[in-house]
Amino acid sequence: MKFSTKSIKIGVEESDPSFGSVVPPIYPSSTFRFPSAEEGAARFAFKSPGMIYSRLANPTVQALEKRLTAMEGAEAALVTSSGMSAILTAILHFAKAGDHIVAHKSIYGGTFELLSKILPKFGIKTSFVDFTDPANVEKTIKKNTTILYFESPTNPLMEIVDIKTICYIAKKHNLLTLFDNTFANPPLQYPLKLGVDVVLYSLTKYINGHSDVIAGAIISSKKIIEDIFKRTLIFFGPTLSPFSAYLILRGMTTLNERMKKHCENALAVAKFLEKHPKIERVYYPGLKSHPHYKLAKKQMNGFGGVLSFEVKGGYEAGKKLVNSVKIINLAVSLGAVESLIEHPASMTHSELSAEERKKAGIKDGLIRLSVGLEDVDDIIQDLSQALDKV
Ligand code: LCS
Repeated sequence: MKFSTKSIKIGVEESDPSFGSVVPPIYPSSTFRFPSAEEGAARFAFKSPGMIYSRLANPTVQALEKRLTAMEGAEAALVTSSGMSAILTAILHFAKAGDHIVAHKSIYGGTFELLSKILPKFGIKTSFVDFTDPANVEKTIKKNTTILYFESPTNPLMEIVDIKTICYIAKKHNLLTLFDNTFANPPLQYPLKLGVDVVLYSLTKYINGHSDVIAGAIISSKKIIEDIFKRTLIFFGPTLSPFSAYLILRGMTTLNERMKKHCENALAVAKFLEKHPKIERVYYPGLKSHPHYKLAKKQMNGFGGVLSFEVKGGYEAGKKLVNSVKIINLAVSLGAVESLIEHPASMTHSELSAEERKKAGIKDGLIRLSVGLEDVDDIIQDLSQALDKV
């Protein structure tokens, strides 16, 4: 099956053998009857695939895991209650007290907080370096390093990291790679094919795509996923509700078409902003002026729907701009049908100190825009009238 067919077909038939529903049904049951004590024992021993209890498995949630696995071209997937719970579960599954992680300096603010402030309390320390120069990574690896953690494109600067080279370094040093693919996701980028061990998602973004669910995923080999499931996930309990799983399954049916349009609209907006006299700099990997344009072209099948830009005049000018939009929503998050605009310094990356933001290259006037699926002329017109007020 090709991508769009998988996004509609996978997970449907087996989730409703009784009535032949053409969409996966929602199974709200928290627990499932065993036909006999022997069958109950077989399920607990993982010798029978039947359901036990919805923290462990649920038919609607499993349909989503199957579809995600197929669309990623992977062996197995687990979904969780949020992107953050997927990230936390994966890191805590692999890391132990005394371990060292090397992470890219520019990652989602919540993940940065987790790695820089929370995990050190449990003896897991992280060094942040610039992964766009892979030599930095190699230099930072210590005897106790076990994990390389990164994103590409990065949040919010849209830097592109050479995934294949980072994975080559990881294999050379016997390290595990954890990679957050939230900004690109299939069909734009397939990190497992580039050598990544574990792919992480906030499904809240493009994969669901409609700003009505919080969810996450961990995708990897069958062996790794089974191990995370049996030893960590079911005891942490970041379970996804079957109602949310249903909405994501529905959102995914249009993922291919949505991603094409997000890329098309974002490129048009980036080109408009690049020529605007009140804009200092645009960060979009689809622009030839972007320092990683060639790498993005090689590594991705499209440049994505998020871009960032600096408005001349810094903090106040940026604030004036986001206060002046009318069609675009002043809201955090990304990857939705609606365009969303935000100010990283005061919102998504406000947990970082001014010093940490400076190190990560996030200037005070930086604006992040997730370009939605409204008519692109309306989006550009809205930005144009807002910039007139700056
Ligand atoms: N990974 C990335 C790259 C993200 O951008 C986010 C959330 C997460 C993980 C966490 O996922 P969640 O738990 O929210 O599903 N990013 C947000 C953002 O940029 N604005 O609001 C949330």
